[in-house]
Amino acid sequence: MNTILVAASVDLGVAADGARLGPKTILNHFHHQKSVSVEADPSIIKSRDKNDLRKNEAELLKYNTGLYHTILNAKKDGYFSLLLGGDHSAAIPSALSSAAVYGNIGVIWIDAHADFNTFDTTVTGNLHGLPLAAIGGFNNTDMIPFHQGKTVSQKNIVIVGGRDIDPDEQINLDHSDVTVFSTEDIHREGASAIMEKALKIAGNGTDAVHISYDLDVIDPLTAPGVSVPASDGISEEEAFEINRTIVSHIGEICSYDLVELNPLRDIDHKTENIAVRLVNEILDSVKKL
Ligand SMILES: [Mn+2]
Repeated sequence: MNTILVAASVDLGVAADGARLGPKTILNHFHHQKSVSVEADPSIIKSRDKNDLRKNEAELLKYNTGLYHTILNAKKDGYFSLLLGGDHSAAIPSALSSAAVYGNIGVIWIDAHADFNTFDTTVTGNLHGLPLAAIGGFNNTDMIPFHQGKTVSQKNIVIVGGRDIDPDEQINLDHSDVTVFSTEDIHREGASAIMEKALKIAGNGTDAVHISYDLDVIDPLTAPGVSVPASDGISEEEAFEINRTIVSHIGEICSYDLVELNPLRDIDHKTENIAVRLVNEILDSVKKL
C-alpha cells in the first residue's frame, strides 16, 4: 500500500511557536515520498491572552476543515495517510476522516497528556489540549462541524503514556469510557505488553485503529523538541518498542499521526532524528501491505 505524508504545518492550538515547522523538518528526509502540505494562513496573529480560553478557535476550525477534506480525498484515492504535525489538534481531522472512510475505528493516543479537556475545563485555552475529547464525542462539538459521521466510541479509545493530566481533565476521563495506561504502567509491564492491551481494546468490535503518536510521551532529556515537555517520560527504547508493536499489527492500522515536533526547541536534532526513524518504520511496513 502507498503512504501519503500529510504535513500539517500548524501551531494554532498551542501558545508556544514552532510546531508548525515540524512537518517540513521531517519531510526534508523524505523527498521521494508522496506528500501534501496544508499550511496555516501566515497572516494569522495568534491569541496570547491568558484569559482567552478559546484561543484561535475560528482560525483553527477553518484550518482543520481544509485538512479534513485533504486527508479524506487522499484516503478515497487509496492512500494510507501518515500525518506529520504540527500541534496535536490536527489529529481531529486525521482521526475523524478515518472514521468517515473506515466506519467504526478505535484510537490509540500515545501522549504524556490526555488531551481530554473541554472548553469548560481547559486551564490554558490552548486547543491542542482538547482533541481527544472532540474525537470521542465528549463535548467539544464546536470543533468538529466539518465531520458528518459518527465520532469514535470512547470504549475504543486508549491513552498510552499519560502522566500530566489536569485535575478537571481527570474528572472528564472518569466520566468517560476511555482507558488510560500511564508511563508507570509502561515501565512496569513493558511497552509491547501495554500496546498489545491497547490494540485489543481499540480493536474490539472496530474495523480499524488510528494511531496518534505525540513525541512528548518520550522523556524530554531524550526528545526535547516539543512544545509542552513533561518530565519522567518513556525511554527511547520504549518509544521504539511501541512503534514495533504497531508495525507488527500494521494490517489493523488505518492511519497514523506523528505530532508536536518543535524544531525551535530541539537540541542537536535529537527529536527530529527520532521522528524520522519512527516515520521510516511505518513507511516500510505499510509498503509491504
Ligand atoms: Mn498531545
